[in-house]
Amino acid sequence: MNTLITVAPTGAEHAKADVPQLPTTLAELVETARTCQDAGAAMIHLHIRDAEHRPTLDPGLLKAAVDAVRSETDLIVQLSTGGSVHDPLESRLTVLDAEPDSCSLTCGTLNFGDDVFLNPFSFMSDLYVRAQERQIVPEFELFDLGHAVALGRLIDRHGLPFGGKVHCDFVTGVPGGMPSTPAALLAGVALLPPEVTSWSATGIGRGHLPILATALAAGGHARVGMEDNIVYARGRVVQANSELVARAARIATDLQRPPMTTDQAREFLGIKRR
Ligand code: KMH
Ligand code: ZN
Repeated sequence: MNTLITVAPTGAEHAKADVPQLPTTLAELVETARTCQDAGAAMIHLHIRDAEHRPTLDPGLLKAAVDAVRSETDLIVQLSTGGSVHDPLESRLTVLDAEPDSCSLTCGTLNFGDDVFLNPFSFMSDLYVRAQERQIVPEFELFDLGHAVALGRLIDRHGLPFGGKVHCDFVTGVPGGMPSTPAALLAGVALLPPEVTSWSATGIGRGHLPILATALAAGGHARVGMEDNIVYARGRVVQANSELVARAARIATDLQRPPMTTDQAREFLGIKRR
């Protein structure tokens, strides 16, 4: 099966002052989206920033980002509903008003370094049902093994997501979550509920490459990008997200699982054209 490559170009954690090449303006995001699609990405996981480059869930800025990426590329546009650890739950629900193709949905609360990333089951349920109603396809973010179990509870309670597919993404290596080891990733895969139709994985920081290699070898898909990792190789900082996408595409192609096109990915994930 070909490989779904998702790029997560920005995130909410890195500061523009520390990483000036982090795409934070709308123009930078659109350019990043274009080059990453050319390099092999089919989906983009978006966090946006305000004029001071700080993470924001401003509804107008979210809508502008969705519209701009959609008009300039054919990428599947996924908005983060995780936001930053400081965003209130209510604002995280309103992300869906921007009408993305897909939204992230994290399947449990965890310590996030010294902070707490809050995802109570009631919030997960609200987000799940709202995504169903708006025909937005969720991607379930699994930061720890118990999150796979919580995903099963969501499906049992509310039925399948819009589109009928269940795609999840392991995010490993957050201090407080599952580690970036092949054993932990494969344990997570073994715990996935039977309704799951596909999974991808990303490793934070130095876990990036081992997790990429394990995911591809185990039949999973890949998420890469500066949200998760800003080091390309020892002593060399990532200059552009497209470098990470291009490397994942090369490895996947060598493994005889070349990148999916955007059309293939839409079909694969049950995404409707808007
Ligand atoms: N920024 C993290 C606190 C998501 O996008 O849904 C949450 C996160 C997950 O990045
Ligand atoms: Zn994110």
